[in-house]
Amino acid sequence: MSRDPARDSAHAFWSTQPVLQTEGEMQSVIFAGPMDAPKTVDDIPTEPHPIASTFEWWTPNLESDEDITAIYELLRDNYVEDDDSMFRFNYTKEFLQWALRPPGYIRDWHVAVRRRKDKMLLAFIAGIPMTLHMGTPKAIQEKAREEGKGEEAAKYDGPRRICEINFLCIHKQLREKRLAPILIQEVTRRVNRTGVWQAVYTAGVALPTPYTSGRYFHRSFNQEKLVDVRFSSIPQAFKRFQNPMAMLKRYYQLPDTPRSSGLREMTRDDVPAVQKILSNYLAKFDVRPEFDKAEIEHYLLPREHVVFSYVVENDGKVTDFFSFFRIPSTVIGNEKYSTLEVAYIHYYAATSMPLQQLILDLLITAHSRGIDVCNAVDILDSRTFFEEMKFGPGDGYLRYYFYNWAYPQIDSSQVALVML
Ligand code: MYA
Repeated sequence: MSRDPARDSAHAFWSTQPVLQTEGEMQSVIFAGPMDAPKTVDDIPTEPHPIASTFEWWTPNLESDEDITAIYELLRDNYVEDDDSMFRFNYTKEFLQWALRPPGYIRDWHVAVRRRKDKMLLAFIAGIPMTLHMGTPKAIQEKAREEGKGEEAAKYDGPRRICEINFLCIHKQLREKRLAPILIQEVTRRVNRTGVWQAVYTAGVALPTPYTSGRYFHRSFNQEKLVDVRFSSIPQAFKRFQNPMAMLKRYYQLPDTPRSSGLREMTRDDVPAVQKILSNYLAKFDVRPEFDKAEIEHYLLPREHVVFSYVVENDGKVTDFFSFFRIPSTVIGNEKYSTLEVAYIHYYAATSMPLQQLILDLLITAHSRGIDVCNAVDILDSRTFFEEMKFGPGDGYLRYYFYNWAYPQIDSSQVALVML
């Protein structure tokens, strides 16, 4: 997409929003906290944001197959593509139902725009509730304590009920008409009407201003297909072999079955143990979600073709777990293949073995389920296994943002929030 740098730097919309405007401004932030002056629900308009008379606001019912199909089709044809328009996310209906209906979800936070005359879906944005720890980073708090400012630094330490925004999408034929700011303002209004004042979101693009930027890494399984669809190419080092593809396959070969004894699919009975080992593990990260039992059940119990979770149980005790989810991508304009099967590393925690060993089992499991490539962002402790597990850096970045929350820049290895 070509962009006008002058307009980009002006940020006609984002310059009006409670977000840090520049890297410089972010560098001057020390303690975490809200940017806007406090408001109450009564300060927020009850009427929807004005919209062109040919359009109308629509709140889809994600319990209804018809409505979820409409959202699915909009995203299938118009959602995120790579820079060269070779692949486009093809989130399945089952995935969207999972991602958009967590415990306590608010129907009103799913915001769509339709064409008035024929109800054609033109745009969508989704908010879901979540609990996030987003207090001042630990390293800064430590220093603040030494300087006698510990209390001020720790002011927003507790878990916060906020909104997570995802799936912003505008039909290709309506791009660059300033509809995105209208959707964002309407979802903000609806979220504010419920007394929630902060949001977290991620994007591949650079906006004002990410508190961290993660990089995508990829672990190939199905070399032949990945090269055919030009997801990857044969590395230079392999080209000197007589049969580079055979050597590449050998290099990436995985065992057929998992290595850890006691590895099995997660069940409902595992929920308390998984909740405990996950929250113990996440405690060391600065930005981390807090999941109650219902959320652990929702986000981690296996769902066919959507989310895959395994625990390691030995002597009746669950000691480790991993999870990955599946998002197919449409291969645009390839005669041989229409879809790439992609797994994304979700949450995990290892207490009885090195993390590398647990992730090896994740890779073996994903491969055995017909996945072509496994992706991960360098958040959590993923950098500690990328090299050994033969992940390579990709060209995509995932920038993390807060709305109405001043936060200093941190390294992505201090972030433990996996976005779907
Ligand atoms: S990230 C995924 C975003 N989706 C896609 O990339 C799918 C394909 N692309 C599209 O559908 C469109 O190109 C989109 C922009 C919709 C992205 N996040 O209408 P416009 C700003 C935020 O003329 P369009 C995800 O889902 C841009 O800088 N802002 O542009 C998280 C410019 O503003 P400014 C973005 O291309 C979303 C303005 O929009 C993004 O037709 C988080 C131009 O508008 C982006 N990804 O449409 C949303 N891309 O002039 C924020 C461009 O100021 C949530 N823009 O530079 C904030 C919290 C809200 C809740 C708060 C509660 C308290």
